[in-house]
Amino acid sequence: MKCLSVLVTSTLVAFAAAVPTASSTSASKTRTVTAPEPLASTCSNAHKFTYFGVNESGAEFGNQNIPGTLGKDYIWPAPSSIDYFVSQGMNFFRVPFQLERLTPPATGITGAFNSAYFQSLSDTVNYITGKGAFVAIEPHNFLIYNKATLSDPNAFQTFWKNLASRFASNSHVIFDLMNEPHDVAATQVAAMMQAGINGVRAAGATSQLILVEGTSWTGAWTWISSGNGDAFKSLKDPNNNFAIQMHQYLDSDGSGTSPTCVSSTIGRERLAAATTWLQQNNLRGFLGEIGTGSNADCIAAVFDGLCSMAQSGAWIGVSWWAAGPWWADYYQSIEPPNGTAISQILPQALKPFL
Ligand SMILES: *[C@@H]1O[C@H](CO)[C@@H](O)[C@H](O)[C@H]1NC(C)=O
Ligand SMILES: CC(=O)N[C@H]1CO[C@H](CO)[C@@H](O)[C@@H]1O
Repeated sequence: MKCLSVLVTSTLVAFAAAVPTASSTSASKTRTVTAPEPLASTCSNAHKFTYFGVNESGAEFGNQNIPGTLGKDYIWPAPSSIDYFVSQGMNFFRVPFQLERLTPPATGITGAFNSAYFQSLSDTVNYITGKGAFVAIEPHNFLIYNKATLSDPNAFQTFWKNLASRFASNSHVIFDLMNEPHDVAATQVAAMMQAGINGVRAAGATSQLILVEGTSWTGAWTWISSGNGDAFKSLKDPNNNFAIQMHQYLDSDGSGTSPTCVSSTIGRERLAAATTWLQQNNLRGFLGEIGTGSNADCIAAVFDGLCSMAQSGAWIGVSWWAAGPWWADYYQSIEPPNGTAISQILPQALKPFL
């Protein structure tokens, strides 16, 4: 255990007190003056996540300006940021892009790709996978394209066939079919996800992981009440390699817009029903977005929530929202060198799971 004499703060004490463990009282007594212990001793019986990392946000920014200008309206992740997280031991990056920039409205989502935007996406993908890490590429479109809800499964299937064919030979690319659909029936979203799965596999991308997302912003805490629980049971993947991506924020309305967490156990509480659903249906989960403020309640709630996931064995990955070059002092920014989440969230709530 590393001694952190300069870091004996109320935050660390509260964190230690809020983390339930099976260890003895003498162990918990020493924990108040030390860094969080390795995963094995602070989160007992935990399975290691296969994928652990961050969202690399930027290429989807400025979606009021289509196509917009690179460097003014949107930006691609910085190689130095990717290097940083790889050096920290992370192996996963979720890279949002804007569908209207990749497939311009003039020709629609089944049309040709904008070559410059695709090239930057491809360069980003290759940079990440060249480091041995995994990259999930995702249209950050909420199932809305050119101001209209996407509702044609055939067109969506063709889009994914076209995109996956470009990456079919790269085993470290993950296809994350659509970010956070909302205000659309769960059954309709599930039908679109099924079409996306079929498109990816039809492209010959048969080895890669696919991530599907549900309606209601794919919230874990509303997974059952939104109808996703029923609608997503029957998805079929010919290559049997997909996971259900859910998102979970820990502020009062679950939107990820306040740095205040409801409590130090809200992570575990909001994830519980989704975890049970995954287990009952023999499906795998992937927490594609979680983000909080950097205060004692939130640090404890993130650690405890991730611990509950690791203990369940039902979740294969976790990704913090978010890194990216343009977040400035956004309270969830984990962009190096000094994003708000770097100093406490990263070492105390995330790195114990690496
Ligand atoms: C990070 O450091 C820069 C340069 O010193 C500073 O302008 C910025 O406000 C800092 N950001 C945060 C979130 O502390
Ligand atoms: C909760 C959260 O962080 N949402 C962000 C999602 O990403 C867009 C831009 O990509 C931001 O504007 C949101 O604040």
